[in-house]
Amino acid sequence: MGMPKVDYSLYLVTDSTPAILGNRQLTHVVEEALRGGVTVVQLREKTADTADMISTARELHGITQKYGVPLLINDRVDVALAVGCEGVHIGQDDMELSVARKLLGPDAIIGVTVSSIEEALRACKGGADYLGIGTVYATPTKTNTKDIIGTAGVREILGKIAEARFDIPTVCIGGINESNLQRIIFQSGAARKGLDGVALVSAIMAAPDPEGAASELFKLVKSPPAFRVDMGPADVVQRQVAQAPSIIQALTPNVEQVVQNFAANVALAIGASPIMAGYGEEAPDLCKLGGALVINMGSVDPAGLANYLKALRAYNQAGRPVMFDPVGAGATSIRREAVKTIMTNGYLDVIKGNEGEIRTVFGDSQEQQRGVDSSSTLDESRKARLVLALAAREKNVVVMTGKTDFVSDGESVFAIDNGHEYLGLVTGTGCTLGTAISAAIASRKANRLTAVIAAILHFEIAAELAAERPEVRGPGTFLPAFLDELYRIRQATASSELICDIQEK
Ligand code: 3NM
Ligand code: MG
Repeated sequence: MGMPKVDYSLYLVTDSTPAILGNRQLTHVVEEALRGGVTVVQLREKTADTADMISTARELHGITQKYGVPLLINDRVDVALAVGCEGVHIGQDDMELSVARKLLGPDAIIGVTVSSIEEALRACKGGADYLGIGTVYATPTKTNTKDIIGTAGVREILGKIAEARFDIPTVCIGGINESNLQRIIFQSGAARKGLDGVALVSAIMAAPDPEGAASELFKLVKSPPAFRVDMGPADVVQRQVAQAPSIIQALTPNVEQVVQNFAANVALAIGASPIMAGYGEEAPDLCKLGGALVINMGSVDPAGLANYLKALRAYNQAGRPVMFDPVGAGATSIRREAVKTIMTNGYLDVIKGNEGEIRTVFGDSQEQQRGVDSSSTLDESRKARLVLALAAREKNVVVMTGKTDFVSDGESVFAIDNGHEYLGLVTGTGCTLGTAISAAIASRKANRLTAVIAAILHFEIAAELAAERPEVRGPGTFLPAFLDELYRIRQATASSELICDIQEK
């Protein structure tokens, strides 16, 4: 007791099931984790006998004290009392907070698991010392969790706590690992309240080197994510189109591009340097070249998926932008799973898809299809709202392509009516638009939303101009003309001849 202010940044929850601990000793693994930088330890034993649990807790407490780190006991107020450790963590089905407080006294640390706004406010009012918010993502470590709330759910809870003026430390839990930790902290943060840390089990307890894992995770919690960079001032869209040529200079490695040749030609026409790379192991080197990454979900076999994840991780770590094209997202259950896996394993600066793909990305990542009817197509205002909601939830930029394209950064939505029907009559224009977008965000010279809009306008105005050419009589003759116009717009210095059909919704 009498601990100074607790640092919640890296909160370790133990697990002694063989699948996680193997044949190693719990106390040994925890001590290694403490050496790596864990700041809070929770002993969580769901099946141990009381005597065994007390003896483990006693031994652990001796160790945590050496590191000046609090030891909390999951659920078992009696064990905490017997050992005299710093406190407990209680779930919604455990002992009531008020009873635990009476038994443990005012100085004990009592944390509460919450998965809704109501539970959070009740715990705050009841005098909890911190909140464990979850479940962020489904995890094999605990399968009987009540609700998967995602980062959007965590952010809602944090927002309400701040609104009610509770100043309480918070961590989140569930499926957090080295790859997604920074994105989870970034996306969970509400305007006036962010997380104080993350709680995890398997990322440390199941790691072959718990000290190394903890030390890496600690570094990630303590440093701002590399992808969170200031992209410069927003500019008016019209001017940005004229500037697009200077934005679009960067290298754009594509992972698994379905229509590689066409995409590469478009990239060259707009001034980007494409590399069509499908092997994730190359990504750490490729991202040093300074471009953006396109994850074009062409194939979703395990090898393909592993490549996407390796590339995503490398680009996130290097702070380089990532454009995700969830090709055919809703077509099969494997594809839906792949979308989920990609989205939970890193940060995606831009997500671009058609209506069906964007609806799958929105609904599937959190089973919150809220009011989105899956059978019919949405009307314009619902499309706009969907794109806005997804971008707000993911804290990124979302593009829904179609006759009218919708683009949002989570704060405003734009509808773009440029383009030509020929774009729909040749293969790969959707994927290729992704390439153009990635080139635009690669240089980070403009505000991200503006850069994305500029790329779409560049692409679609080129299609309009190409279709109007006298030699163009159909999709076949359109293609070379389209490449020419992409190139010509890039060369153009004045934007006055370009008519952008864009409106804020
Ligand atoms: N509590 P991992 S999820 C212990 O949602 C626990 O309340 C959860 O394990 C909750 O870090 C969870 O391996 C397990 O995903 C988290
Ligand atoms: Mg419990």
